[in-house]
Amino acid sequence: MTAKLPSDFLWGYATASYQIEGSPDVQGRSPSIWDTFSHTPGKIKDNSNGDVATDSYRRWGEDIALLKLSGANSYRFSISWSRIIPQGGRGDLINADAIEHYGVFIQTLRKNGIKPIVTLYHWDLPQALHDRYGGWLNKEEIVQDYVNYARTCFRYFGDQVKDWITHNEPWCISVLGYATGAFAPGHKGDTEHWIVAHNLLIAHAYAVKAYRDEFQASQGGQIGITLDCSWQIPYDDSPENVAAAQRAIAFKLGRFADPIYKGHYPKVVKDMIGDRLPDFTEEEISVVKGSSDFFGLNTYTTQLAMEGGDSEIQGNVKNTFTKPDGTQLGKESHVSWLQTYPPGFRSLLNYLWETYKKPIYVTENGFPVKGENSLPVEKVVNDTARVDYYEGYTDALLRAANEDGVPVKGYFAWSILDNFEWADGYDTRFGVTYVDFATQRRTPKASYDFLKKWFADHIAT
Ligand code: GBH
Repeated sequence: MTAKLPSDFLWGYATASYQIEGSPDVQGRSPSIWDTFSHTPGKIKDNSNGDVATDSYRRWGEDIALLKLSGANSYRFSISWSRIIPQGGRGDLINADAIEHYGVFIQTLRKNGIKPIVTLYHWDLPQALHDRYGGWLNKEEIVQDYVNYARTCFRYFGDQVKDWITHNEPWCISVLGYATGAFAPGHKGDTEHWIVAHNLLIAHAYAVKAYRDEFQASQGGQIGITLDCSWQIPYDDSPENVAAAQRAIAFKLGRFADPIYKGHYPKVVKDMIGDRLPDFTEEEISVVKGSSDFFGLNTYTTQLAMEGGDSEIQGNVKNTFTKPDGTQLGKESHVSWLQTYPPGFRSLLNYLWETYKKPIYVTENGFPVKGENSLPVEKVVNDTARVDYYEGYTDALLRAANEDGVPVKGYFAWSILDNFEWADGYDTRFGVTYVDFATQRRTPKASYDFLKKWFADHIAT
């Protein structure tokens, strides 16, 4: 008999507003920091931007049809803050057209048997708030404005949306946005990103408090956060490298997850960063602690960890995919940071359950086939390397759930369509559906069929 996932298991695809919507100035939307960033020469690999992307603000009906045919029972997408409140702030106007748009979209998903899972913040801060007071750097202002935006979404959509995610990947927002400068707003340095990360946690926590105090009882939903982590395997058995792998997890994940699920920063992070890691006030930490009903996990790969290097952000850990014998850990993809390695996924799921004791939703997982962007569509649809990836990762998921007893409640593949892959532009394709960006024609790849069949076969009826 085939092992099964429970009948209420959620599976589907994940997307983000700026990566798919396009229509930057339609129906009252104002720019976000990603409009500004992607229009700054030199920031995006192929000099592209999200002005059109997959044109999903207009073609949303097509997207829903594609999702429905995929067999997905749920869809994780994000709402664009600068559509809902174009100037962003708590004193600024709410945009009725955008409320109407997302309302109809959500209703149509539900009519088609697809459960909406909403991310409130997937990186597209209203530019107006960045200009007005420094955006995520300004705790006093941003926390109140974020809570106001979140509350607006709960109020207008909470009768239909029962699963909320506050932020997507605070590590990326803070480190890539305010330390390396690879992402919007493109700041570089060693100080700001610790402050931004801290403020993201507090904004998340107060939005969750607002939901719990004002909406949860009547609306009956759940709310949490999505964190990203690559599983870390020690490069070899040496005690330094074993410690390095643990430290890498503390710096990447623990510094967000520990305050939320345990009520304090990891000691190893506090010891290394000292005063530059802002302290929580007593009130703040009491709100942060316990502020997620589940564990939202984005994970794509596994890395080998080695003591050394001078990157403080990584906890002075070096990462590599090259094993001591010179071979690669997994199978290569289009991007240097991602190799296929399913056993690491299973280990990570076990680690998260043992450490944080919360049901897990895998809110993103996916693979870009090497060189896919230079192939003709007839070849692209035969995406065997992506099928191979999903075969491995779904098998690891099933084993973690059934053999190891990890309560995994959902799985969202990234992504239903090729889309705007941030600083990589359109060069990196993560979709199970090919998008011809010149015509917007969508063509499902073999991986689309694979996931459809796999979940049909492995969810109990
Ligand atoms: C997710 O980020 C995002 O949530 C999603 O929007 C995105 O499209 C998807 O993954 C695919 O990338 O600076 O060396 O870390 C995943 C985390 C952030 C990992 C950017 C790779 C760049 C290399 N990714 N990061 S590095």
